[in-house]
Amino acid sequence: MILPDMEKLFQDKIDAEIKIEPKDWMPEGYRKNNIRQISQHAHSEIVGMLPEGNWIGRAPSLKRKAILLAKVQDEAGHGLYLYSACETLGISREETINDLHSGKAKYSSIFNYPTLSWADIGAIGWLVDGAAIMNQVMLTRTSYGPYARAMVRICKEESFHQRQGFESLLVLSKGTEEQKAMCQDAINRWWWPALMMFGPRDSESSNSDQSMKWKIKRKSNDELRQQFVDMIAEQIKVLGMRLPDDNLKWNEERKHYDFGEIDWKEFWEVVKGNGPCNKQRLEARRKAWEDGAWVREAAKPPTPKGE
Ligand code: FAQ
Repeated sequence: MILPDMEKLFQDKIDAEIKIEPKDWMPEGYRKNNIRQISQHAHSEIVGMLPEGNWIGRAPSLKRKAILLAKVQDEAGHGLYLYSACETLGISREETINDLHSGKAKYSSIFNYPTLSWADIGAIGWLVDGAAIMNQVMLTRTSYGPYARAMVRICKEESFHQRQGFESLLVLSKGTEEQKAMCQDAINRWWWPALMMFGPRDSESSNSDQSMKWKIKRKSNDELRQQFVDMIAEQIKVLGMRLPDDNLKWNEERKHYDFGEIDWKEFWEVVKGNGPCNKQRLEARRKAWEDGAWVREAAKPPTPKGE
C-alpha cells in the first residue's frame, strides 16, 4: 500500500482555501506556529488591558468612563476567544499562561509603554487598535478555522474601539491650547511604537515565509505597516495634528507615503523585556493570576463519587 503524502495533502488543502480544523491532520510545525502566534496574541489582549485600565478611575466624564470600561472588557473577551482557540491545538490554558508569566512567551511590544495622560487613551484607540485591525482583518482569513472565526468577532469590536479613540482625540484637538498640546504629545509618543507593532522588517522576520506558505499570515509585516501609514497620514489631517516624522511624504510614483526609519534597537530592547513597563506589566499579570486562584478553585467541577 502506498501511504499518502500527508504534508502534500495538507498543503493542497491550504492552497484550495479549505480551513484546517482541530481534528484534522496537521504538520507539527503548523500546530506549534499557530500556538505561538495565537497565544502571543491572547497575551497581548490581556496585557493590553493594563495601560488603559490605568485611566478607568480617572476618565474625565461618566460617558468616557463607561466607554473605556466597555473597551477594556472587550479586550478581556478577545483574550478568552484566543486562549480557547489555542486550546483546540492541544495545549492547556495553564501552560500558555505559565509561558507568559515565566517570560517564555512574548506579547505585543506596544503594551510596555506608559499611559501618561488622558489623551493616551484616545491615541491607543486610534493608533494601537488601528494597527491591530490592519493586521487582524487579514487574520479573519487565516487558515486555522478557530482562529479565523475568533478574528471575525474581534475585528468588529476593534473597529468600534478605533472610532471611539479617534473621536476622543477629535474633541481634544478642538479644545483649549492645553488639550491640543496634550493630544499632540500623545500622538508623538504612540506613533513610533504603533509602527513597531507590525513586527520586524520582512528581511528580518523569522516566521513570515513559513506562515505565508501555510496562510497563517496573508500579508507581510512591511506591507501592513505601509497600509497603516497610508491610512493614518490621511486621518491626521482631519485632527489638524501632525505625525512626528519629518520624512513622511506622499510618493506619487509608489502611490504610498514614504516614512522615516523605525528605531529597531528600541523595538528589540522592548521585545527582550527592557521596555519602560515590561517588569510592571508582568508583575501585574502574575499578581492577578495568584489573586484569582480561589476563583479557579471554586469553579472546578466536583470530583465524581468513588474517585
Ligand atoms: N512585539 O517573525 P516575525 C491588540 C516577535 S493585539 C513583540 O515577524 P510573526 C489589541 C515575534 O513574535 C496586538 N514581539 O513574527 C488591543 C517573533 O518572535 P518569536 C497583537 C514581536 O509572528 C488593542 C519575532 O519577533 N496582535 O493590540 C512583535 O510572523 C488595544 C520575529 O517576528 C497580534 O498578536 C511585537 N510587536 O509576525 C488590546 C496579531 N513583532 O515568536 C488592548 C497576531 C514581532 O519567533 C488595547 N500576530 N515580534 O519568538 C501576528 O500577526 C504576528 O505574530 C505579528 C508578528 C505580525 C505580530
